[in-house]
Amino acid sequence: MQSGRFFSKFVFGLTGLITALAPVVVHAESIGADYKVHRVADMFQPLSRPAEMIHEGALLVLLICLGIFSVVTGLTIYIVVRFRRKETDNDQEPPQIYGSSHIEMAWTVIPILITVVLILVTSRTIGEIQNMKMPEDALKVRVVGHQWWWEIHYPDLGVITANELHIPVSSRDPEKARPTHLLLQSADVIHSFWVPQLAGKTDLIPNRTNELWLEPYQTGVYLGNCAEYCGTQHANMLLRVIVHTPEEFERWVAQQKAPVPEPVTAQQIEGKRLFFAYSCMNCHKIGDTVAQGLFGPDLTKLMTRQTIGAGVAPLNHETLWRWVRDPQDLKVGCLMPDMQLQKHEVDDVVAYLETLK
Ligand code: HEC
Ligand SMILES: [Cu+2]
Repeated sequence: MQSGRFFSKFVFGLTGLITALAPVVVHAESIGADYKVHRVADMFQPLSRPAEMIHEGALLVLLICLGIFSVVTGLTIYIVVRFRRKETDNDQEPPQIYGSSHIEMAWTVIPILITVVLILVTSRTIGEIQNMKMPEDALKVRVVGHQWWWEIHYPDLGVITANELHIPVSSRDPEKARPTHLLLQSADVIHSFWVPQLAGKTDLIPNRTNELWLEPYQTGVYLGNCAEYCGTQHANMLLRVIVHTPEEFERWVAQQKAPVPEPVTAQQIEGKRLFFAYSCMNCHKIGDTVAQGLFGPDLTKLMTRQTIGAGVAPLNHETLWRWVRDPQDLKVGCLMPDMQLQKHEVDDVVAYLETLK
């Protein structure tokens, strides 16, 4: 473990340095808590149980490879130095050795043994993670990948959101463990759920449900992304996992379940009318209103999110305005069309959307 630590520090020293120099804290206003953003998604700093298990397996593999690397490089350097050309050489070829069965056996059998060890190490880790029994009370979340955003359902809590997964923190102490059990599905093509510090990559495959679990040990905002090329805006299919203390998580759930406030100002009311007059409601869902579209993200509690467009920009008045004016401006090629609203209509719709919290 010690030498493994040294090795990872050595290779990722730069990443580590950046992380150390840039401790960032976001103020998540809607939830009233300060969270550290784990900005550099450093796989050498796992902060969740399955990620830690993978990390241990990976260090062993790296150490074995480091051993092979040292032997091969060491021998090469030795040979280059020891048998370099000398003054006394008579320019004749050295004796050629063909078909030494001892040497051939050695370089066949040793790599096979090493490969078998690597296979066993990897499959043990994969098996341990995949066969982990989820307790009955694990938080269940269904994540559906879309081009190019994430739909997130909490079936037992009756909450739907998008792009930002909120979960409670867990603990190394099995008594206080609070795992999150993810069911991963896709609405279109293959996507891949990857938050390096929390767990290994798992694909979201159409017509299939894959499973994954998270058990983070620290609160904070963890950054991840889709890790399987899925079309033009794949690079802007970002993912945030917001890990709360149990109390903050309860508050977040309560806020998500609270009824949507009715618009009050004339502008908000006009914005609501426009939202339902244009076809926004065919693609978006807002609470119990007639807007029940599922093609785009649920907007019921839009303003409780930190980002817009699956992380393409931070969510604020300006980015929301630009998005409603023409989403193709912020996220070219995304599957929400330019709705061709007049500027004053955009003002109204945005005023309405800003009541959604
Ligand atoms: C054809 C379906 C469709 C229509 C119509 C549509 N949208 Fe969208 N909308 C989407 C999709 C798909 C996304 C997700 C885009 C992405 O992130 O790649 C989206 C994203 C959004 C978002 C950002 C949500 C988030 O959390 O990132 C807002 C806000 C939004 N739409 C508002 C509207 C408004 C207002 C209208 C009507 C003027 C509208 N949409 C009409 C499909 C649609
Ligand atoms: Cu994707």
